[in-house]
Amino acid sequence: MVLVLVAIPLLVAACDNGDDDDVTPTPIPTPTPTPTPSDIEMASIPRGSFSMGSTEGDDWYERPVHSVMLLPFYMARYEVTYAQWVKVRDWGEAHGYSFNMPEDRGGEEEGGTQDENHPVTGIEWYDAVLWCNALSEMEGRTPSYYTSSAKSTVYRSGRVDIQNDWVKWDADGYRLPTEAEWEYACRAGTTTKYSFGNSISRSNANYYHGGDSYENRTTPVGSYRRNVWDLYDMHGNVSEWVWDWYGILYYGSGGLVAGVNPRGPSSGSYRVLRGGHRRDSPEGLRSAARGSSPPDDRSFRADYKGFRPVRSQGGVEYKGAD
Ligand SMILES: [Ca+2]
Ligand SMILES: [Ca+2]
Repeated sequence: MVLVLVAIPLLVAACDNGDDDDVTPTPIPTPTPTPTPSDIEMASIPRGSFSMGSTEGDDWYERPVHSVMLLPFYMARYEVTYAQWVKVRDWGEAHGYSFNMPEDRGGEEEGGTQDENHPVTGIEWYDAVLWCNALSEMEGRTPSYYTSSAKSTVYRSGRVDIQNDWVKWDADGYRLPTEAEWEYACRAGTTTKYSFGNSISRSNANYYHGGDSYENRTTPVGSYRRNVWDLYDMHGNVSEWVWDWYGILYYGSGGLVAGVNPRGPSSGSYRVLRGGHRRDSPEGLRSAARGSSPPDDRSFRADYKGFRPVRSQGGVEYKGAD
């Protein structure tokens, strides 16, 4: 998208100069700086509260519907693309990072691709977290993730099961959204099954048997309708890693504590995935639908998985009643 904006003035300039050598060349305008050196466009998500979960289907682990209050944050408008993944990964590897899956992942045989504008696939949860830290350091921001509660050693390698209190939640660096932040952003003020209403069609998302031209394959990010908070592909394409350990009983156990900036259980064996993917049915793409997987998953199912980062906007955290 940024490339298109830059390319048009160049083409215009070339045409102006092509038919008359006496004309002073039109200066090529300086491209508008991208929001970040990594070309990642972020949408601003306002602070607020919403009803998390659903009673729509048989998935009892989406219940009870409970009220959640969140601070404002920024969220990537698109799933992380293969080109963005490579750019930040390569920067990280040149600056002390070691990813668990350095080999290039994604391939046509599993419906993924290394086309630069498609979502990256096959990413471990650990590597998604490492990538967020690398992106933060690449942009001169304070990293979010550390290897202990002292928060003195930046997480740059290995498979570390970072605890909730090892995270600088108010840092200006990137991190994965919490499960609550993800659903809040996906709903964008709606209470329907999808952010577009109670049904979904091939013009709204990439899913299985959607009847689009990308059956069983990823689509370039941003190919479908965005939600009102300017986020694309929250339903479908690749399912997205979020921060939380998957807690099947978590919604019912948290009470008031879970209602304010909930960050999930303190331990677990699976991490949450959200939004469904290109092989999911429409039910799997619902705003409230919860998926999960081992954080080091390397099975063929890894090729259904991607992620998108967020950044906190700061603000005074609501602590709840003492
Ligand atoms: Ca499809
Ligand atoms: Ca998605």
